[in-house]
Amino acid sequence: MTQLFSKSTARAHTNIALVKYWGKADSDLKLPITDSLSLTLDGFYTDTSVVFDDCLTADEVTLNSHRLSLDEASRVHQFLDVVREWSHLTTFARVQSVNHVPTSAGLASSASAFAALAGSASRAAGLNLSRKDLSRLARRGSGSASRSIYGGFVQWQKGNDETSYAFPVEEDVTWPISMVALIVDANQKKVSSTLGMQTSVASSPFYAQWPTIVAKDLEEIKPAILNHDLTHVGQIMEANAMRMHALTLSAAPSFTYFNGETIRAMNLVQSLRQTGVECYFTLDAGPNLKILCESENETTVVAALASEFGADHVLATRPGKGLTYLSD
Ligand code: 2P0
Repeated sequence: MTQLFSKSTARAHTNIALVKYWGKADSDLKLPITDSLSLTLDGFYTDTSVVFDDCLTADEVTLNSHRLSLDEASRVHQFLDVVREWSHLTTFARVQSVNHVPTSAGLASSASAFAALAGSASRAAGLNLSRKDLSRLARRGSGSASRSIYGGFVQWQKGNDETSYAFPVEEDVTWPISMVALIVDANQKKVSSTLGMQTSVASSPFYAQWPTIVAKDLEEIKPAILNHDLTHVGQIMEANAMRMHALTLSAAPSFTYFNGETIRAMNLVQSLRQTGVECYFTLDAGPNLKILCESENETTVVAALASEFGADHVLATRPGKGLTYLSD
């Protein structure tokens, strides 16, 4: 018998971790070794539509009008298998996704992508999930996607498949802050986050310290966020990123996401601080910097970065919202 399915479209924004997720306890379920904490951003997002269709003989995935091959879409197929398992469906789906994030430039496009897919695919499959379960589901696509279900400052807790999900720390952010992305290299990253964290866990002699570092950073950053204390938030965020990157440098084989321009940009942020413009950087699995400052300093920070790296490499953004549905 032919079943009638309705289409669902969802929008999710990307997030940048202030306290990083770097290491899995279970790679299939994407369970993290530690908690992490992020800020969802309004400037970078993914819109995804899903419809299940009895006429399809395989899942069809289109990204930015380009039809993906089976290989390119393998993570999406695996994710749809989880949705089918949760909803007891056997039907294939048509997925159309438009990414408003520079893909694979270390701006966490997989976070917005899998959060939007979790929202649209679950609804199209007839599931009506709570935000907790949407976060658990998004996690199965990409760990950091669990955090993009919520807006503002978000914590993702470690745990088992039932208990590892994100929750808001401060969803409606009243603090006037900006995150400025500096794209020093827009090319595809060379070592995926998945492989990078796996190598770090397996071989960095410093990895044993990482859970202790994260626990202390989380305990200290949360009150600083609620007090709108940029100095403490920025210092913790910057140190946490450097310690995460130390895990890549100390792995065997050693690797780094930094390039020469990354180092030049870090020096520029530090010298801006010395001239009294308070701003702090973080970096993910790529060479690009994200710089946190009070919004009253955004223009100054953007101008300083633009004069060194070019205006089209600098994108300023503010705290953003969680998952929303565009139409059903
Ligand atoms: C984070 N990153 O907390 C960390 C910091 C990159 C550096 O989460 O393997 O795409 O799909 O769970 O979520 C990027 O890794 O990795 C990431 P998987 P994901 O934002």
